Amino acid sequence: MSDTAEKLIAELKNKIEEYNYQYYVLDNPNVPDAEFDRCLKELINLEQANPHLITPDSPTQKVGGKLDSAFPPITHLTPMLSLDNVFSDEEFSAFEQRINNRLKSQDKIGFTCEPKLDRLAVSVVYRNGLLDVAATRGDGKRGEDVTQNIRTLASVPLKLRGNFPELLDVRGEVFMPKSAFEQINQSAIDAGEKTFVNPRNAAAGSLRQLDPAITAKRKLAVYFYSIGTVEGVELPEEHYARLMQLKAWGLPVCPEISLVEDSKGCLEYYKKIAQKRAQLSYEIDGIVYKVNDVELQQELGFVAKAPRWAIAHKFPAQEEMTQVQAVDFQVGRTGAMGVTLNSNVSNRELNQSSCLAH
Ligand code: D41
Repeated sequence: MSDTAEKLIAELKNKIEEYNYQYYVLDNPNVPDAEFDRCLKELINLEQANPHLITPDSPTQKVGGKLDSAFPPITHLTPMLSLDNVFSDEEFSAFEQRINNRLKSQDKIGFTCEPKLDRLAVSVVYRNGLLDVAATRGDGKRGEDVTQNIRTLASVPLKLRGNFPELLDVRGEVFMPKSAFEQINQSAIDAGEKTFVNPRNAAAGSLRQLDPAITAKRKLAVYFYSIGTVEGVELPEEHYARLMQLKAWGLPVCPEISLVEDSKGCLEYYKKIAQKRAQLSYEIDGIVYKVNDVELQQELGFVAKAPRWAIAHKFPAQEEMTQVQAVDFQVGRTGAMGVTLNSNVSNRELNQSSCLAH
């Protein structure tokens, strides 16, 4: 049994390393995110069942992606944590149960709910109200210096407003609005150039431009979602109020965030945003729930590099890469034509769809 587990683990590690390389280094993913998530989850489960097979180089043992050597490394003032995922209401209930078991108080736990923007985390440091340094998340400890590129983003203030702190390290997600993505891809088509696979890749490619003038043209935006370090002011004791404080300092925060009373409210929010997803002007891949009370967050603490007080509830995979394997045409007695399409979805499930055409 352990022999097969060893083989499976080795295979999964190889696959994940390859996917990571395609994704982070080449900016050209060759599998849908869902396939990557499935492999990582399978690896985590196998390693949990066989802890003696965990090696330091396993993809489960690191926080983020590879560093791109074109940009000098920056050590974050405090590490940028990672976020655990759940994929179903049942897994979310288990998360809530773990929280309830750990907390002494039996009161209802309020959560801040945030749409989960699609993965390009950055830290921006303001000193005496002025933008000083901006870095990608990298491996959580060290990222790449993208200060000059971040400075070109219209929504990132170079100077904070109001009663700002002496030092503020604020974390957020850079993204490309859907409209900007469509515009860029249209220009690429017109110029006979390669198009971007999705807005996430377009955002990553645009932020990592050696020439910030190119970044400036790409219409990137940012929403901030947490504070890493602050010095010189007292922060409110609730996460939601802290986000409102960021807004008051002039930093953009996602307008869809919402405060809910309990875990039932989280799932209602999830449904509401899932329905609105196509109408949003930016791409999201789930919801992030965060225990709102900062004292409770501190009581809950962290496990490995992820907080116990926050979780990402992912939407079911939308973008599956399909490969058409066969097309069957059947012409009926009445002249109606039926079409059956056999496609291979991620080399895993065989997907068959049929339709009638007249
Ligand atoms: O929108 C997001 N992608 C998002 C990412 C978010 N809304 N909140 C986040 N909160 C955190 C913690 C709880 C650790 C402050 C995050 C992330 N982390 C995150 N982004 C990339 C890795 C982790």
